[in-house]
Amino acid sequence: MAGKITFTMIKPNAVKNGHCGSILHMINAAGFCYKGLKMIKMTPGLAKKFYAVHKDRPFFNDLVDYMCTSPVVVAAISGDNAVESFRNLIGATDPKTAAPDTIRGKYGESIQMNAIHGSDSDENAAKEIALIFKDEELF
Ligand code: IDP
Ligand code: MG
Repeated sequence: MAGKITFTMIKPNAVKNGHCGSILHMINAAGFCYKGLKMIKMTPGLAKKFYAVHKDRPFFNDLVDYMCTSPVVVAAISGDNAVESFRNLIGATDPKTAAPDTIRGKYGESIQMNAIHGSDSDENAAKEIALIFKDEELF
């Protein structure tokens, strides 16, 4: 059965450009609830752990550098069929191909600066939440 929890991160450019409120609103309007929410600045160590599956990809080092340029907003969110329905809300990885009414379609600037992260499986959602949140930060 599909799980009810996923993890998201509003990426540096979207935070810096003032899109947090609009993005958090889109997430709520789509029916998700916040279980944990905070602003953090990623360190290279944390970003490398977070994106470890991509460590051999040509874009890895650039992505790690980018994720540490300025703060991100991270959230654990709940909703029915959370992982898949949230991936539908954020849209395709490349904002150029993301549907215009998705978060990446609206706020993504490039394939790297694509506004937002969404976990790709229940297992990874649980891992990402455990990496970023302490138990007492989840409600
Ligand atoms: P996803 O975020 O849609 O799951 P992944 O393939 O898991 O996409 O890639 C993780 C992140 O790495 C993307 O969100 C994007 O920021 C970055 N990325 C993916 N492909 C490229 C690329 O070809 N060039 C630069 N950055 C990329
Ligand atoms: Mg991914």
